[in-house]
Amino acid sequence: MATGQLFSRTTQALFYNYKQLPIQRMLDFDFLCGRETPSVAGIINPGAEGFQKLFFGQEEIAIPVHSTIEAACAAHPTADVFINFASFRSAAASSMAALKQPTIRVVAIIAEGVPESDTKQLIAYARSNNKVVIGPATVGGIQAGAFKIGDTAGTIDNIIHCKLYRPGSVGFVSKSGGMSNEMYNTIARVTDGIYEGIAIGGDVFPGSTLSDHILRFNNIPQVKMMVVLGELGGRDEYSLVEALKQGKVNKPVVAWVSGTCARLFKSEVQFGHAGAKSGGEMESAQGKNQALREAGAIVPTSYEALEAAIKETFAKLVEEEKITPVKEIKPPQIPEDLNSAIKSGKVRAPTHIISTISDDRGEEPCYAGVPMSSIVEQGYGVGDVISLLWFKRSLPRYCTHFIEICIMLCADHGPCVSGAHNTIVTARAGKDLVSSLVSGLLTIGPRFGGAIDDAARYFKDAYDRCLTPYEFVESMKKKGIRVPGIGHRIKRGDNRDKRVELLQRFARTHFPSVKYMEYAVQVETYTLSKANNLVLNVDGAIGSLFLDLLAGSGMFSKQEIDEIVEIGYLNGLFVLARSIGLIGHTFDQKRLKQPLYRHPWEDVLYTK
Ligand code: Q5B
Repeated sequence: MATGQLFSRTTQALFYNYKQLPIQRMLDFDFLCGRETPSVAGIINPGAEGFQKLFFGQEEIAIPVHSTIEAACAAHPTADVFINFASFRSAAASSMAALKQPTIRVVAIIAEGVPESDTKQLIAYARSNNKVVIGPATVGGIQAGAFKIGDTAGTIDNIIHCKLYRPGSVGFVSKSGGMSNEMYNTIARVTDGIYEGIAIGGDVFPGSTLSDHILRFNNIPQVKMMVVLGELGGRDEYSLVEALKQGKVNKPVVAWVSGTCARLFKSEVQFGHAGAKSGGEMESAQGKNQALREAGAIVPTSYEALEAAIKETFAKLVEEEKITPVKEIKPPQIPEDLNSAIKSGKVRAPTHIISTISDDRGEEPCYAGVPMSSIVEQGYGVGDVISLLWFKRSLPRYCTHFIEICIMLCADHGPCVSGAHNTIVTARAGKDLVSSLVSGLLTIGPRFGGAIDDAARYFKDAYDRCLTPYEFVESMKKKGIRVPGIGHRIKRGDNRDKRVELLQRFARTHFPSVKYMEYAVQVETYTLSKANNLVLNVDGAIGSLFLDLLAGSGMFSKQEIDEIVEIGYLNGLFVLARSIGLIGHTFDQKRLKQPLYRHPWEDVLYTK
């Protein structure tokens, strides 16, 4: 293992597997420490590339995302720490790939459950290539005021509380990540704080050992004393015992091996970590504490006495003027995330969108306040859903039935109409469903299918102003406007549109009043007297009948009716209905494997 410093205030890492929270915590720590550059240079998210937006203090920054370790290392040659948040299944392979990169010096493996044989290979490779592995099964480590791995030391509040935003004089190494948080607190209480803290992880074969880090701390001048928190199970602590005995450590080491309670159990006990298994005397906490004590470490009589032992050791070093306690600094305030500030009621923010028709935030989505379960359980139909989402109210059954009839009757009108023709040509050009559908929908307008709103507008205006059909049609003619809802390419006075008949029959039977429709029929009688093709068409029938629905249902105020007509809701019925047919035509052409459409020359008049 390399001697001395692992990290500095300029160390940058590559973060494997995108995990928003630990990366943001690293960046928040950077800001707290007054780092000039973010400690995460790049993210590796296998198969994905681009940028990930995160905060560096108040500023939003875009961190590059790479799809491979190789690409990330090539793009960020100065980033020498690899923080591996891969699952236990892929942690070993990705860690080995990272170790093989010449730019990577330290690899931290967070995953628990990495196969021991894989870890051994990683350790062997790292040792022979002078690289450092922290973990597996670790939270990572921290160099106070400089660099932090992932979630180490927990929340920003805890980091501030433990004064980890600036370096102290204590080097700390632990097996347990959870306990290291506890110890950061303890050490901050009774000393001037942590210089560096490492959790080596609870596996039987850690990538780097307690003694590796103690020997390294021994070489860092800023580290004046060391604290070790070992664990029962395994023999890792004995390499530290050896190092102490051989005089390789010349700074005070306060140590405690937890798990003394294992003796209270009759049988062998496995604690939380894979390596924390009570075995023989050598593996016991008592055995290790005794060996460390005999080798010269300061070992208290219980965990409870550890804090006092650290305090005493620190005080002695201060007294001997080996430590000049660091001056306190006030860390900058991390800006609070908007979401949490809103949640806690500290700030208010204007919304950017207002919506009144549906809400998916609760247990189940609601349409105009009606939950999905009611829609299904109470047998609502498409007409009811349209009523809720378009008109924001439940309409009487005859109204929703009328809406459904409109949808059914307008769903298709053969392959020769404008919309279907466009859809067919588009589908035959090899385009996808949505392209084929919208190319058909785009033909809907004042001449084709999209005359319903104008029909409603003009019929309503003429009827409300008590114009006779003659006055209405002739005034339109004077203005050069064709009467919307009148006229058809193939329907005639002697070949009426069946759809119009069906709609009229339904309305005459169920609507309380059909005054607008009867007016439209009078207009038709007049236009038919002029030309046989000037029938009331399906757009005209729906437009006039919807006026009757709005006025006769008693569910809409006069202003609401005017608004519906003014905004133009009713073409929506044709758009919705005809989408069904256009989708059908797309499938039909695809199913029939029809080739690219080309219009025949013979069907074009070429002229100058
Ligand atoms: N003339 C629909 O015209 C069509 C007149 C008129 C006064 C009128 C035409 C029109 C208003 C828009 C409308 C919806 C373009 C139609 C639909 C869905 C569909 C389609 C399908 C489906 C047809 C001949 C003479 C001229 C014109 C006069 C025509 N319309 N005068 N008011 N409304 N209507 N659209 O047959 O003196 O010779 O110059 O614009 O309601 O789209 O099935 O195909 O389900 O898919 O091409 O049903 O009526 O007639 O243009 O040759 O005109 O009649 O001024 O007079 P045509 P043109 P003049 S339903």
